[in-house]
Amino acid sequence: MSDKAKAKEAIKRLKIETPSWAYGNSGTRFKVFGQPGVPRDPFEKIEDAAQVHKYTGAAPTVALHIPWDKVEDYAKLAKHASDLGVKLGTINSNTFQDDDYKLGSVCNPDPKIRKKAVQHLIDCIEIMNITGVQDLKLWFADGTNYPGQDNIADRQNRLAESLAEVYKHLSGNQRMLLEYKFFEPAFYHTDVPDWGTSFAHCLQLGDRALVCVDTGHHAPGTNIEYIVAVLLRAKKLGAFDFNSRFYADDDLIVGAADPFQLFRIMHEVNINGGFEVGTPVSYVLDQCHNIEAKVPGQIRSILNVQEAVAKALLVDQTALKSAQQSGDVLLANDVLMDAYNTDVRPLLVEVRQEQGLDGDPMGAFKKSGYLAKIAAERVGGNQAGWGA
Ligand code: PSV
Ligand code: MN
Repeated sequence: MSDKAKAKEAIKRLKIETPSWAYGNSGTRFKVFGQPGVPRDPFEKIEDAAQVHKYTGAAPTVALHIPWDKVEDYAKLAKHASDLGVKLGTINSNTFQDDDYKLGSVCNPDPKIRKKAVQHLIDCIEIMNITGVQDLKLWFADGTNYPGQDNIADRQNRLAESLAEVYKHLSGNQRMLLEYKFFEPAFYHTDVPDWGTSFAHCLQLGDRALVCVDTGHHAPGTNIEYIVAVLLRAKKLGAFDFNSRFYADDDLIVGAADPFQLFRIMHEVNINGGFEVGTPVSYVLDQCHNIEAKVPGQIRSILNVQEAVAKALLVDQTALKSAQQSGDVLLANDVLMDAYNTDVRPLLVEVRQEQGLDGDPMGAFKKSGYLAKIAAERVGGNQAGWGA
């Protein structure tokens, strides 16, 4: 197989999960702007997600957030998804929107509150049991705002104990993904601030515990691709949450702020086996579309990921290895930049056409009139948003 054919095959296999919360209203602490046609419930969110898959052929699963996507009957929600040609994906827990969690959830000094948080995580595993979903994603808002507020090491012990309790409930192919974030909502210290902390807990827990790298959760200038390479080497990279940031946890469209960084990340993923058949790495968007339309926002995100991946797959590995081995610094850098500077859009059009899709998913979606249709149909009720 030629390099181009190999790249096309890998792109066709690449699946990117979209998050249910991207379809609901979102905003900043200053304002949440509503948009016409926004889903009123998880069923409608899945209908929107199915559109993203319909036009890209690359987004067959939808991540849920519990309790935002709480329903009476999860089997019914799973059936609704499969009727629309998609499946339910990662279950994201939420231990940050209850008054009890003011001083933290699984790290809270009060054992009763820790127990409540752990029970929520076990309830999330129960939803996975019903729906056949593989991954539980854990992101904790835990931390402190002031030096002296709590004992940092004690909080680590509480975290380890709580995670171990939840871990015991995993079965079959189920996995636990521990996400890190260096600040916010806690401002002085966060209990899982970085990949090292997540990695240490995952190592202690066992094989089913893996690190989730959210691209927006690093300090400016952090070499994220280094983290990716190290985690892949240790077989501890479970998932990505893709988005981009200019200043903080902006949750903007992946690849919008720094496409070169996204390419560098994808290059490390590629050379460390992350796109191989049977890869343990799952690729998920974790974004919010505050001012732009949501469904096309997700479609654009998928295309941005595909472009970065295609460029990474086109790196001439033989030339790169030989330049690296002979110590030719400039040539090695040149080989990498050559792939980055390749216009891969025609290749991606070919890939889509070979899959029976429109070569231009953004254009095809626009022409479909779906946004006008949902704006006309979804009248009344409460639009979904944070906390609903
Ligand atoms: C909060 O920062 C966050 O964006 C985390 O990245 C989670 O993955 C996501 O929310 C959903 O809880
Ligand atoms: Mn995330």
